[in-house]
Amino acid sequence: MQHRAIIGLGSNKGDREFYLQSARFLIEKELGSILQRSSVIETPSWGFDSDPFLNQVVVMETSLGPLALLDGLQSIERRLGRTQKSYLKDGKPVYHARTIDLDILDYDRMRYHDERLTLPHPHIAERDFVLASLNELNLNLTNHEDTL
Ligand code: PH2
Ligand code: MG
Ligand code: MG
Repeated sequence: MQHRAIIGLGSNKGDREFYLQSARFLIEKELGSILQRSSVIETPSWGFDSDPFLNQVVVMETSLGPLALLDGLQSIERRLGRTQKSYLKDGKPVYHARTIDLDILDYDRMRYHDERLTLPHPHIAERDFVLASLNELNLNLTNHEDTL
């Protein structure tokens, strides 16, 4: 069975365009096919003081379940040089500059929560860099009246 997932890509360290391109290549090679992709946009670092990001959103089709998809995306992050991961300090997230970040924004409109994964991604509504790319693809994850 095929599932539809929306993935957010971000990079703010090193050759950002190369990391986005490599991530898309490895996603298609290992995890499923990319059906739609937004433009790549440059966005100021949100929530921490760091270099600007390149961000993009892709819609993909996959036969993997959400946790297997997460494993696959994290494996790609590691191979593309992602070292540190975000963590909570006094209840607030602490972020680091990263070569690549691959987030599952939505998976079949599923609601899910455990210590590794929350669906839909909890910060979509407050992040302009995600909303702009979703808008470009006519996707709206903040209500249920869209075309997905
Ligand atoms: N990702 C974050 C935190 N801040 N800011 C921008 N502009 N783009 C991101 O992808 C981003 C961020 C946590 O993953
Ligand atoms: Mg992220
Ligand atoms: Mg992430």
